[in-house]
Amino acid sequence: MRKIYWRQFLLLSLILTILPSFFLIFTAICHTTQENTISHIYDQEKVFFDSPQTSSIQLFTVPPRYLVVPYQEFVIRTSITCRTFKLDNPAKDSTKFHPKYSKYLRGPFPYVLPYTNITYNDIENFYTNILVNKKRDTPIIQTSFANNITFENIPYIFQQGMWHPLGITSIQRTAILVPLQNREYNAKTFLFNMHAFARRQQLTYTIILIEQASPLGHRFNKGRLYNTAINYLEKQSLNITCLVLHDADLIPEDDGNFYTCETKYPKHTTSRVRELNNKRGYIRYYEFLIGGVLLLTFDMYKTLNGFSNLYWGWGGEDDDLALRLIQQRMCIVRPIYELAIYTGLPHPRGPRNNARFGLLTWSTLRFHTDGYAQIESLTRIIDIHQTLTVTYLKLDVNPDKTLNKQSSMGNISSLLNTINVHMTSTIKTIIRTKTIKES
Ligand code: BGN
Repeated sequence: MRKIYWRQFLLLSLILTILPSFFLIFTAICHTTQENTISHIYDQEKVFFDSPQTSSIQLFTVPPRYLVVPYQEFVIRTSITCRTFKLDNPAKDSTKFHPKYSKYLRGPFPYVLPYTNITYNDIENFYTNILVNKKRDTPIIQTSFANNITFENIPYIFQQGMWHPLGITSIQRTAILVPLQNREYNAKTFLFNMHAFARRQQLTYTIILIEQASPLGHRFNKGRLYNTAINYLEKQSLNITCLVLHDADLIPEDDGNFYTCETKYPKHTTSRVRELNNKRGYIRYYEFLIGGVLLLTFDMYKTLNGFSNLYWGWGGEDDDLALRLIQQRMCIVRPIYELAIYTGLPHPRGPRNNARFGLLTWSTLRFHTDGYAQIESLTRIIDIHQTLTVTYLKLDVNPDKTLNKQSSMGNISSLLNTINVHMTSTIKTIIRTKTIKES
């Protein structure tokens, strides 16, 4: 009995010593690789795009000209704003009307928070009936879904799928694209306000809500929704020249935040957001963030190969797009700080995507194989519903039912990532403790 007991004890202690050492060695290798990569990037700017032959990342058979780096490390040291830029400043031209010359600009935009019972029909009725028939001497409108609305009746006409300011040819034809999943009230509030906002700038525009409707209960995949809707738009004859990628919960607060695309660079307009009913005031996000509201042309979108199709759940897909921008040597511009302000409507946040850190680290390797060019085989439009105030696209984001396979891959990758992060911090603690002891 005693002999057996000792044998078991020996075996157990052997396992307990070997396993942690194995993990420590493994993590040390990973950590060194990360550090080497980072130092390569910051010591030698050129290395960022032309991967050096001597780099340790070659060991992992990474093709040349790629950036493989932990996202967090990269993002805090990298600026995505164009260093020297001026926003386009076109002269007054009646054949290419720019919103900066609109006589309806009033500065702060008096957006409305409707009652929760507002319907899509109410919005349609407001813009095609109530607002149009408003008497000049009644500046304030009362409705069943909101009171004290001060929107002006700006002469507009709906033609061939778009709203046009009467007698004016806009410089651009703008599509405002809004991905959705279970955010009905946000979507209606957005829609109700956005028509008024676009009209004060005298844009030629259309608004498209893109809903992830199937399979039910699946995690949100914003990248697939944008890629599909943009692919759909490209095949229409609307001649859209500016895409506005817009979160449903964000309402612009100033008319001077023009929804026009810049000729050279994508434009990010959500510099500051204040959450409704939150006394904290405006929040400024990290400089590298391009999520929220982004304006860009078809050409720019294609140069980036659109969004990655692999982000399921909250977070990261916008950062992935930012890495694509850098990979394509593009930068972004922003309106001045005072104008790039938004109200954030409350909404429940969907489940976080735990695989996002791993996906971001290897983002640049997937550039050609994961994005806009691949979207047609991945999703299906199951319904298109068009009214005067909105085009409603309903999408199945996983018609081939490949999702289960992918999400379990995502889980494995997320698990590996968590182990790596955990082990790296353990190593750091050990090193720190050792240094303190030595000194
Ligand atoms: C960031 C998210 C973005 C999101 C912004 C604003 C990530 C990736 C790892 C850092 N990014 O943290 O996707 O748009 O917050 O909410 O989670």
